[in-house]
Amino acid sequence: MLNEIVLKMYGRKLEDCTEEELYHALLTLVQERAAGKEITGKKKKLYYISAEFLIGKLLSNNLINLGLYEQIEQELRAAGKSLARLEDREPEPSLGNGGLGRLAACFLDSIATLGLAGDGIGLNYHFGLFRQKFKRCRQRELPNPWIGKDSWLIRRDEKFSVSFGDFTVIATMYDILVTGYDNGTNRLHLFDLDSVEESIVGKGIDFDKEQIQKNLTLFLYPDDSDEKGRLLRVYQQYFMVSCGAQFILSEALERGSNLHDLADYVAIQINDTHPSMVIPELIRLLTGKGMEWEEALEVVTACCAYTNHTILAEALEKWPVSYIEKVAPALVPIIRRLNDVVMENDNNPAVAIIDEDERVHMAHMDMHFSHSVNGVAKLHTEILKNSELRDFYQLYPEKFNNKTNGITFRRWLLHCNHPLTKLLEETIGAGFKKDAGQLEKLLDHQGEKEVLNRLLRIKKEKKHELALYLKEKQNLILDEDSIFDIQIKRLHEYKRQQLNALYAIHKYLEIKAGKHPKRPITLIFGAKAAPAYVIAKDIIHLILCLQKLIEKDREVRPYLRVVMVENYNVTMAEKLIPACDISEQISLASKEASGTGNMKFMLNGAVTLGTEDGANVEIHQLVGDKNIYVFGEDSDTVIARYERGDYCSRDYYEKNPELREAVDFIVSRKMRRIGNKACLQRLYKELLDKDWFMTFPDYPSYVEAKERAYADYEEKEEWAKKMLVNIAKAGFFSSDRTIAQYNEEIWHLE
Ligand code: 26V
Repeated sequence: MLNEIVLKMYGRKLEDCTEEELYHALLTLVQERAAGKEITGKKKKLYYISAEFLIGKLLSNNLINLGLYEQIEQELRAAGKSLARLEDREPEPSLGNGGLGRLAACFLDSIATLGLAGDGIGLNYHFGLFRQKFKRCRQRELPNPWIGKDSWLIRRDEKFSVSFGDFTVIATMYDILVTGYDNGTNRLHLFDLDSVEESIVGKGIDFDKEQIQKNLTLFLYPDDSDEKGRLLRVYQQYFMVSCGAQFILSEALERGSNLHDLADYVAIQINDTHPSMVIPELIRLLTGKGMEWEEALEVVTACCAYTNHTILAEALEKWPVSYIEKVAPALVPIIRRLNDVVMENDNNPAVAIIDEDERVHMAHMDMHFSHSVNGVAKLHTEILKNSELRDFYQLYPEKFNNKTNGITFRRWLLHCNHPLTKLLEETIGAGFKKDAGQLEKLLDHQGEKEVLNRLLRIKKEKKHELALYLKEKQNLILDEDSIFDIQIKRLHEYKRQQLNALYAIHKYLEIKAGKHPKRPITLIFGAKAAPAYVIAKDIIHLILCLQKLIEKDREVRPYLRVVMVENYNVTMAEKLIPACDISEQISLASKEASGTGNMKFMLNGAVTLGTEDGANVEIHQLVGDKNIYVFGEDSDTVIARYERGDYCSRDYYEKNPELREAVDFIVSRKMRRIGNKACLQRLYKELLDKDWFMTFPDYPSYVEAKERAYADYEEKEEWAKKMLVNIAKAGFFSSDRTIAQYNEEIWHLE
């Protein structure tokens, strides 16, 4: 097949083509095949608006979804070419920070796979999230360009005009085709400005934050630690929703809506508060077309649904009215009027849209003027209802619902773990690919030694592949016989990489004192810290210093290694997850809304070591006590302690000599010789004087649970059974299930 295409395109045979030509030919093939399968749906169409779509590389995924993967791979192999090398050439678009953006990408895959008409709406960031480099044990940030002549972007002819306070711009729309697995195609629409200038980026990721026409879509969420950056973010958000709203209305009109019946044609899912201005923008557009204010409110509320992704107060957006006045002055009277409507109904300042400091609470606007409000895991939704958003739950109990997150099995199993996919096909048939619930059939094979041994062999093979990859790409050396204990996620204090690092120190000290673990341990980390998040960067510094310390220590090295991979991204996750033995999900209970890495690990046969937080709670319920290692205080205890406000980390430090030794080591002479004294000291002080995310109370139970997991790992057959149960029970976390629920309970598409 490919041979004919390259003959036509270049007049040459496969074996005589360069890799660049082959990549280009595959891109063309995929685009052609995908474009022929557009999903039109019946009447209603979904628009998933999100500031982030962390789509990752697309070539293999598209080939799998179009059913071409095996054929193309064989054809290339027969010509002495390698699909893996072509995959390697593809730059990864990093249009997301982490879980929220990756979730949006998994959802697009599932929407198309279920054959639902649903498009994504977002921004075409030229550099996405920064590329991370390590230098002297510190994180440095560089731009990550991904748009070249062979990108997946398709430039569209439609133009959209967006009026800001001081000027008007004309937006260009780009599409990326979203292929469903064995089904149709939808689109991801990314808006951009032709006037954006990549050359204004200076050293690292610095750029002039004031030249909006040149910088608008340069980066994903520019650093919001300073005033100008925050303002730019509001510009981005308004640009996205204004283009999105215009596009949605134009499609609805084309499909036959008279706008009064818009909600029969359009469902809009607002992914966190970044797109919240779509509500007043739609009201502006509809009233501008002559609709009465009251009706516009009703129509927009019936179209919009809001998803909350965090309870962290510092992450809930509140924009000063003055910012919106500058960026989108036309929205200010609308937002004020919405606030009046709310205050007339219930004069409770806790639910106001505009507070006394003249700040607009974006989530409040969403909850008043959407018909659905959902959390992303059972526990998260309960916390929203009972504490964080209690006032809103009392006002609108009928709006609140839970949609536990999910992941696409196409990327996180079929693509990243071929041998496991093959084993599953051979033992339970191929039905699980379209119906993830069928993975449970694997439970019938728990007693079969052959199956258990194959699971162990596959894990070994994946660990070997990872070792080769990290050696080649980052010159990191792994001990393949060691336990791979992995924590990969954005760096944030609530996710508690520092707790894992304290364990590393504890183990180091034990080994130094002559107490050796039965089997060597490799603690693998991957994490980016927000450029302005000082303590997060200090934690990276600590981990890199530990890595260096142990690397040079011939006494400790045979038993313990700490490895931090550089520039952790989707592609790296695809290599790390299949190779993992123990999945670290150790956030402070109540703080991680869901987590989705936890699901990817489980699906690939890793056993979770985690707190009762987010979706871990549901994983625990599904796999049972025997197949997970749970530790730490529960969310009620944590929430009560925050309410009392009496947490004092120093008390724990003083009462536990082992913990004290580990904490003190951060500022020991050995560490200061390797690292930066000021950074290490700052982190040490932060832990002793604050420890806001309560690592110390959970430390003893964490160490205990980890040791128990390591000991159990030695019972090979029993461990393989745990792997098997985890895989078998992962079906619930398919994003196909999540999307089916969104559709049944919120969108109602046919
Ligand atoms: C944003 C910010 C912004 C600035 C200050 C600190 C901070 C902390 C967290 C966030 C995250 C915002 C929303 C988010 O990404 N939530 C993640 O959504 C995932 C998909 O639902 C979910 O699995 C993660 O648990 C949740 O953290």
